[in-house]
Amino acid sequence: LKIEIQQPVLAANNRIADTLEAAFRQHGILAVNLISSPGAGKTTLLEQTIQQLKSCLPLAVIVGDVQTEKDAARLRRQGVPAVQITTQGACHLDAHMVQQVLPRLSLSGLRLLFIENVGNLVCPAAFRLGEGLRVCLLSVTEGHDKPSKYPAVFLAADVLVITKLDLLPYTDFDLGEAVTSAHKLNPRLEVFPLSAKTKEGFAAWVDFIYRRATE
Ligand SMILES: Nc1nc2c(ncn2[C@@H]2O[C@H](COP(=O)(O)OP(=O)(O)OP(=O)(O)O)[C@@H](O)[C@H]2O)c(=O)[nH]1
Ligand SMILES: [Mg+2]
Repeated sequence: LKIEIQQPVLAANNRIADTLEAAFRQHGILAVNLISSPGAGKTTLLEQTIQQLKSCLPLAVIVGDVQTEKDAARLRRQGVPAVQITTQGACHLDAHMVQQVLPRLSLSGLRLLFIENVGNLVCPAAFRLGEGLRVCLLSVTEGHDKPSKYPAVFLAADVLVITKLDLLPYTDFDLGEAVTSAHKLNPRLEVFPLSAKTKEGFAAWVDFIYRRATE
């Protein structure tokens, strides 16, 4: 029964995601879908990435949360357009939600669109949003067992950003083990361990996004 209900929902989502993907491609926009558990550091990563890229790349953000405009307000302080989707309980963004808010952004001239998903390490994995790049974040305070326990997100990602590297000495997080188990699931994952506090590892991530958005 579960499969019978889910398949039409996902098929409908995929149809809209295909339309979004075509629109992003037509406008030369790299759309980046960021997925992680709550508090892994998505908005913080975006604030600092945007700070470094906004002068050389026209960019915008769509951000999903169950409630509040807090994250959009944080990102607007960077001087870029940021549209908040409040899902009112839904635990992930879907392509229809993104399609509905897209008219609030001017796609012409845009090169990069970040889509911060609702904090959740399970549900967002199943819903394509038309993105060209899917980024999964895992913070060192969550435990290195998360790739094997929540495989769908890691399987469906192109990039793994390991966040809060500055906190590594205070945890039992095994960086090697986390990367090995993520790569066992998905060998093509590009991995960027970094800290938004100390900026360790940050340049490699920003360079990567810049290259992908301009190639
Ligand atoms: N020490 C440390 N703290 C960080 C780092 N990145 C983010 N944080 C902190 O982690 C907390 C959550 O960060 P957010 O960026 O709001 O996390 P989020 O993933 O956007 O959270 P949701 O949108 O609620 O899912 C904040 O207190 C940040 O200051 C980091 O690199 N190091
Ligand atoms: Mg956030």
